[in-house]
Amino acid sequence: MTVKQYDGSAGGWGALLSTTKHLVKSENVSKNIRNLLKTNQDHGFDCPGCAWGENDEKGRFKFCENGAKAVNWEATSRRVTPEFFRQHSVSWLMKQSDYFLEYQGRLSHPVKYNAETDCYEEMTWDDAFALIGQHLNALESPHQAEFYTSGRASNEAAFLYQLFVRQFGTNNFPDCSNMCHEASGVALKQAVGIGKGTVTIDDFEYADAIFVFGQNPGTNHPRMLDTLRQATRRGAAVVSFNTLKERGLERFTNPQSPAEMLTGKGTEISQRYFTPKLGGDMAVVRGMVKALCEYDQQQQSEGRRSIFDQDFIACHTQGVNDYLARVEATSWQDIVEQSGLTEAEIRQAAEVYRQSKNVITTWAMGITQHKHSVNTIQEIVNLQLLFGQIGKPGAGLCPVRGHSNVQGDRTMGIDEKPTEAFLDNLAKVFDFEPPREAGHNTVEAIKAMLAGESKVFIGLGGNFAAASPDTSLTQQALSNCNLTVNIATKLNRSHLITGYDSLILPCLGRTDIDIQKAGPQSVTVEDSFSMVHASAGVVESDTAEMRSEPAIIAGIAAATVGNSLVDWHYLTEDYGRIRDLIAKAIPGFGDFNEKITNPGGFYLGNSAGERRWNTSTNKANFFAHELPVHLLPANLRELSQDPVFVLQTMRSHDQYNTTIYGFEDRYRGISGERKVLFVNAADIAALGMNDGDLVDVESLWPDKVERKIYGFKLVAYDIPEGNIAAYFPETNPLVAIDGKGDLSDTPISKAIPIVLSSSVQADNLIRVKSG
Ligand SMILES: Nc1nc2c(c(=O)[nH]1)N[C@H]1C(S)=C(S)[C@@H](COP(=O)(O)OP(=O)(O)OC[C@H]3O[C@@H](n4cnc5c(=O)[nH]c(N)nc54)[C@H](O)[C@@H]3O)O[C@H]1N2
Ligand SMILES: Nc1nc2c(c(=O)[nH]1)N[C@H]1C(S)=C(S)[C@@H](COP(=O)(O)OP(=O)(O)OC[C@H]3O[C@@H](n4cnc5c(=O)[nH]c(N)nc54)[C@H](O)[C@@H]3O)O[C@H]1N2
Ligand SMILES: [Mo]
Repeated sequence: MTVKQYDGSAGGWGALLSTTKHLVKSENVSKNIRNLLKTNQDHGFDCPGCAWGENDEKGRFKFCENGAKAVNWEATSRRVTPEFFRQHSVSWLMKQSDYFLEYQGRLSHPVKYNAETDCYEEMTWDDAFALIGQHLNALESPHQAEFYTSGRASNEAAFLYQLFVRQFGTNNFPDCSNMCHEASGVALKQAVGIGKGTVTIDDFEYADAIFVFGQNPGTNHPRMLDTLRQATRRGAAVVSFNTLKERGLERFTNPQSPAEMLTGKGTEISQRYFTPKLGGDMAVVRGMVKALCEYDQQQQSEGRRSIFDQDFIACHTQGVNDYLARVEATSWQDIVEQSGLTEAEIRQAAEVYRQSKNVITTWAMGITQHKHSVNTIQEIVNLQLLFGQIGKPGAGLCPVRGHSNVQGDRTMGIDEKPTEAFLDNLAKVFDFEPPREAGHNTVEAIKAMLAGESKVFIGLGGNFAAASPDTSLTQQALSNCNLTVNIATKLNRSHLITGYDSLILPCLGRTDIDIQKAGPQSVTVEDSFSMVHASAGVVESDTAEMRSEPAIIAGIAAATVGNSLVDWHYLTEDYGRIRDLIAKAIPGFGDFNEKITNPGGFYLGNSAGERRWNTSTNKANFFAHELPVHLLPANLRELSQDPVFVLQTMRSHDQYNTTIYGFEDRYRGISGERKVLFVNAADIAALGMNDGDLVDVESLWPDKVERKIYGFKLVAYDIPEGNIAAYFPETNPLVAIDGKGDLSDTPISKAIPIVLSSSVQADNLIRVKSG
């Protein structure tokens, strides 16, 4: 392992070099160069890397290291075949790293676990579908099955999946969104009446300031850096709030700008960069509003106009007085203590906000994965509402989504708590009575499987066993099942946690050509800006035994509920037929097939962006929440005498969630190791330890269950005292199942109370007996 400070800007030659390395690693070099050229082009595929949008610069190849890695990873010539499984038992595979598992290549055949040989063995698709149908139909109630979705599934796959599951009779749709932007959905629905961002990508061209909270776009949304770069170049202010100094938010060299590449200088991104403590952002925003209120009072006492948008507030909002009273009642002392910023810093941020005509706020996991995430997001909305910064060009709210179609999946009905209106439409179009009771989210699904109440787990993509909280509990939950089914492109941890029966079903990915009876098919996706567009695979490779996601869902559906409602196979012969049904069942999708012939796709519209408020009050709502009294459970002191730190779990540069592409976290200067803890040097010294020491990490939770990982290396780092950072999914065993966000149930993976001790055991592999 090496630790070396990274002094360059984000992007630049480093990004090109890394892309080249990953190209070579795919063992498919010349083909993948062609593939990359078709990413996000009119007739190519939607980049599976993230959910950032496209602006109108047609025909321009949009280089992004993240996307290049995703494409290379999927379009590999390596295969995991029945022969591979004959040679490697599940127990053996379980001891291998996540990197090793996925690096073996694309899953090629449907396979079923044989407990006697401890190996997966080839089976036919028909047998697989029949077995799934048998298990599902043998359940006493449809609510005993969990239907997980990861956010890469296309609109077409997601729509079929939810229709099948609802015909089967349940709303048990745990999904990756439950661990991701759930809090954004909950908070925004209550506040502005729609659980999505209100801006389009064009708004970034008109913003005078962009406030970025708890997000690392240099690694996770590289195309956003180009948007920010263009904004700063025309004089807009980018103001960042991040516990860490993330290089991408500081400086960026666009690999597609020859001038920048040659001078090597790059563009400064953030005009101001603040480093609050973990969980301190609500206090930051409260402080900004307090500073602005004080300024406003001053203005008014001098007979000048209010700085707030009083017309907007009067006409469009509800609850401002309660909120302002709450701000008044919050002391600067509490704000400073909780935020970890000085009053002067907060006033500086407020000043930039006040001087900007149009403001966009963006956020991601640094905001959504806390206990008080919903309240924090509503605090951000409060700030925007005071200035009417929503529903006008260059202004609004922008939760930046992760998975490339996670937003579309929700639109299609992957939702454990669907609205009545959504279900009414389904009932009308398909003439059946969908289940009305709320289903399980991710945490509830884990608990139901643990308790033996749910007996079947089906995963449409993703890596439930590794991405979910409380790893050992989650793995026990899966191994309790009568049946686990994973529809996947690559081998991962979840496939190794077997139930009584376990199947792996290999599917086509976004980059693959998908040929059905009516010819090559395209699917559709929705980005963070509610733009829906087509995506067609371009990769020709040996995918003979793989099937598309819609075809697999159709096979399962036909074997389980039959063809009384729809003819599943007929629908998947031509995905245009699925889109015709979507057009009927989901508002905004009229003339769906026609609209996607437009190269850029079409805009679904956004009620809040048009200042229509579908809330309980028909107004945009201010929320007057108190700041959290404690950021951690109050009684932790009783659990340990040792100093308690707050741990955030985040992504390295070389990973996509649980997919580990490599062992370099370039911008943070870490190479060759993932079991590291980023700790303030003063904290290391206070512990009597040294930079580089190995420690064991234990998390504290009122349930007093021991949750521990072993052999992590201390790295002295620029991070607030008392805060620590480390990578997920290695740290997921520390996230208590009951450590979840208020109202959203999102696992709290950005504020885990931990204690450190000198390491006794350098092995943190989690082993759960399978079978
Ligand atoms: N290359 C790559 N791209 C990805 C992904 C990936 O794994 N790899 N994942 C995709 C997915 S599903 C998602 S959801 C997104 C995730 O995108 P991000 O939200 O950027 O992901 P994280 O790595 O979790 O980063 C959280 C950031 O917030 C900061 N942070 C943590 N806690 C706090 C806090 O309390 N306050 C503040 N102000 N900052 C905080 C961290 O220092 C870090 O910079 O990326 C998507 N794109
Ligand atoms: N501690 C901690 N935990 C977290 C987070 C965190 O920040 N900290 N982040 C959370 C977040 S934001 C998210 S979104 C979740 C992610 O949770 P998931 O979405 O469940 O996990 P991924 O790692 O994205 O899933 C990777 C797997 O998806 C499969 N796959 C890839 N492409 C396709 C495809 O096209 N089709 C199908 N069917 N399968 C495919 C491959 O087999 C691959 O192994 O993790 C959450 N967990
Ligand atoms: Mo995510």
